Amino acid sequence: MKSFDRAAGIALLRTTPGVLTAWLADLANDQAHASEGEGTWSVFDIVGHLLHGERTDWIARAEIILGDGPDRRFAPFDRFAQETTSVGRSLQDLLQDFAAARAANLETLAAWDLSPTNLARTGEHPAFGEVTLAQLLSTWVAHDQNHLAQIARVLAHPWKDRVGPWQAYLPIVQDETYSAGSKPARRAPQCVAAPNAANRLFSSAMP
Ligand code: NI
Repeated sequence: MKSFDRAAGIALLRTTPGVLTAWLADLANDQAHASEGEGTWSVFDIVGHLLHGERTDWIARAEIILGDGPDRRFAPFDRFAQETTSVGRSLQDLLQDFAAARAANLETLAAWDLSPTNLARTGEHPAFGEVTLAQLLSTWVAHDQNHLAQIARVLAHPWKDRVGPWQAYLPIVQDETYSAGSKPARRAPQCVAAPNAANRLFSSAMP
């Protein structure tokens, strides 16, 4: 199994706040709060979810793995925390907080010894059981990309019925195929455990 690619991983993690800010900071309020339908997330929800992950998930879990405590078990991650933590905030607030939290987390990460021995250390995920630090950090990287793709899909959604015959050439606005045989599970919020493999591209990234 491949381990964590530190240089490539950190490079991607570092770009996400800038990508999000350039992309979303000037989004109109109604666009920021538009979803793909009931029970699905808006851009505002997704950014709130990413912020909550920075504050409570990745580094906290890595610290459990690297620490000497006898309890290796992670606290469950609340995938819907942003429904309360984002109340009263603007998308711009969340983007700023995310950038600051990510920068601080990368500083923490940079100070760690990510030797092969440490990357192979394990913690216990409440649903998956034993996971390695390498897997956790790799998931942090891929989780960003998952939600960046989700944001693109949410932003494309209102254009679905406006593109006429081109719809057939735009997998991002189609219900059945997003890419290469993967069903996007449009009606399911992201990061909810998917009941079947077909939904995994977007819906099963349980952190
Ligand atoms: Ni997620």
